[in-house]
Amino acid sequence: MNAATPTWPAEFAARYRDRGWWRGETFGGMLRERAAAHPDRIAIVDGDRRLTYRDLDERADRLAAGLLARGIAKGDRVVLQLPNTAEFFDVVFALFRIGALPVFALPAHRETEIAYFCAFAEAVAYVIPDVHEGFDHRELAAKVRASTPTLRHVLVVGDPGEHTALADVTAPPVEIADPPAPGDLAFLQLSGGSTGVPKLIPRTHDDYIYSLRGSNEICAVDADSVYLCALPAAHNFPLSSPGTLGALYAGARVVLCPRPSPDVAFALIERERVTITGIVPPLALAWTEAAQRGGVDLSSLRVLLVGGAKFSEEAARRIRPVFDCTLQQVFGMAEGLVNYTRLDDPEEIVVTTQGRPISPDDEIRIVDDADVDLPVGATGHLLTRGPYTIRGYWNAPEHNAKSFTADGFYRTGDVVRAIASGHLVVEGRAKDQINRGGEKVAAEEVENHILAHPSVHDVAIVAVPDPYLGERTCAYVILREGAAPLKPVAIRRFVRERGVAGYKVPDHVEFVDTFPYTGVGKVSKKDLRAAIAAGLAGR
Ligand code: AMP
Ligand code: DBH
Repeated sequence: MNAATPTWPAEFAARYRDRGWWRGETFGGMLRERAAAHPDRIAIVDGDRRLTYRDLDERADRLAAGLLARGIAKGDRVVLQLPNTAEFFDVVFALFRIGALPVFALPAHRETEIAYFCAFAEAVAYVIPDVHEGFDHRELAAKVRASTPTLRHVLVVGDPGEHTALADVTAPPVEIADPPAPGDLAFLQLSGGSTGVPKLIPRTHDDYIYSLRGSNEICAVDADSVYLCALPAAHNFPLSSPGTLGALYAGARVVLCPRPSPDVAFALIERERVTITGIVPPLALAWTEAAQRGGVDLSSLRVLLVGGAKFSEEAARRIRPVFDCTLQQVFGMAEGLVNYTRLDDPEEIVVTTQGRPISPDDEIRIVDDADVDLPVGATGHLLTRGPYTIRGYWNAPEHNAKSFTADGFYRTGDVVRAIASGHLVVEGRAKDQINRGGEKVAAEEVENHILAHPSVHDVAIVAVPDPYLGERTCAYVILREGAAPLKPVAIRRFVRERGVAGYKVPDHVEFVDTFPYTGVGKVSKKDLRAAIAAGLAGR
C-alpha cells in the first residue's frame, strides 16, 4: 500500500483476523494447495481445452518465471484485457504469485480508457488478445505504448504482430524470493464510477479471499460445483460473487462462456452440467424467454445469481418456475460490500429484496443527506464499512475525501432501505451514474467527451427508463450559437471515435435550447429526468 491509498486501521485489521475473516492466505498459495490436494480435478474448461488444477498451477509457475525474467516484479501494475479464456487465469495467477498487480480492464474498453489505466497505474505491461469480436487489440496497444513511457511490454494471446506472444514468455519455474504477503494488494479492480475518470480499487489477498469464502458458503459452492462464467471474467461479479475465483477456492470447476447469449450459454450448461452461474437482469430476461422455449437440458442448474442492476420483482418471480432452480439476488460492488438473498430465504424475500451482507462485520448505515442515521425501514443513502470493503481508492486523495466518511465508511451512492431481517432493497441512486443493465456509465465521463465537440455548448447525460436494460443513456445537448444543426448520429459517432467502450456511446441524443438549472446554476438532472418523464425536456 502507498501513503495515498488508505487501508484498514490496525484495530480493525486485528479484529478481522481475530474473528477469522482474514486467515493469512494468498492466491498463489491457494492454487498451490488445491493443486497438491487434487491435481487431476478439472479447474478450467475453455472450449475443448480442459486444464486440471495441476496444469493451472504449473502454467502459472512457468509464466511467473517468464514475467520475472522480463523484469516484471512485485508491486508492478499490469493492465489485463483478456476475454473469457484459460489465459486470463494463467496471467492472473502468475501475477498473483509474483505479487504484480493485474488492473482488470474489460474487453469493451478502447484506447481512451486503456491509455488512462496504463498512465494512471503506471503500468509496465498490457496483456491483450490479438483480435476479439472483430477488434484488433494489437493496433490499440501500439498506440497506447507509444504514448505511455512506463509501458515496456505488450503481451498477446495469439498472433503477436509487432508485440510479444504470451506463449513465448514462459520459463522454467523458479523459487520466488519475495512472494506477496496476505495483507498485500492482489490487484486493482475498476469502479463503475460517477466522475470524469474511472477510479482504481485496491484489493488485498486477505480481504478478497474472505469475500470468496463467505460467498461460497452463502451460495453453497463446494468441490462438486460447476460455475459458468458468462459475464466478462474481469468484472467483479463473475470474478468473486462467488465467481471463478470462488469456484477455484472451493476446488470446483470453472466453465468459460465466450458469449452470454442463451444459445451459447445453454449448450455449455447442458454439456458441462453447470450447477451455478451469475448474470445481469437483461440477460436473465433473455435466458428466461429462451428457457421457456425448451429444447435444452438445464436440469443441472441449482442456483442462478442475478445482480449488477435492479432485478424487477416480476422478472424475479419467473426464475424458479422456468429454471426449476433457486434465484439468488446479488447486490455488490467492486469496492467491497456484497449482499445476497440466502438459499433458504422465503420466496417473497428472494423476489423483493437485493439480499443482505456477507459478513456479520459488514457495517451498514442508512442516512439522510446530512449523514444522520435513519430509522429502520426508511429510505436513504447506503454507507458501509467492513472486512472486505476498501478504505480508499488507489492514489485518489480528493475522491477519497468525498467517497468515504472521516471514520472510513464508503459512500456507495446507492439509495436503499432495510427490512427487519437486514435485507436491503435498492430504491435508487444518488450518484451521477447510469446503470445500463449492469454496465455502469459515469455521466461526467461521457459529458466530457461530448463537450470536446466543437459545436457543443453544453451537455447533460441522464438515464431514461428502458424495459430491457432498465436504463439507457440520453445525452441532452445544447449547440453553440450559430453552430450548424447536427444529427444525433454525429454525436454518437464523435463519442465512438474518441475511442471509448461501446456501452458508453449515448443511446439517445436530444438537442435542446436550455436545461433546467438548480439554484446555484448547475444543471438539474432531477428536473431533466422529470422533464423526460413528462416528455417535454427543454422544448
Ligand atoms: P461497480 O461500482 O461498477 O462495482 O457497481 C456497483 C454498483 O452497481 C452498486 O453500487 C449499485 O449501484 C449497482 N448494483 C449492483 N448490483 C445491484 C443490484 N442487485 N440491484 C441494484 N443495483 C445494483
Ligand atoms: O455490479 C457490481 O459491481 C456487482 C454486482 C454483483 C459486483 O461487484 C458483485 C456482485 O460482486
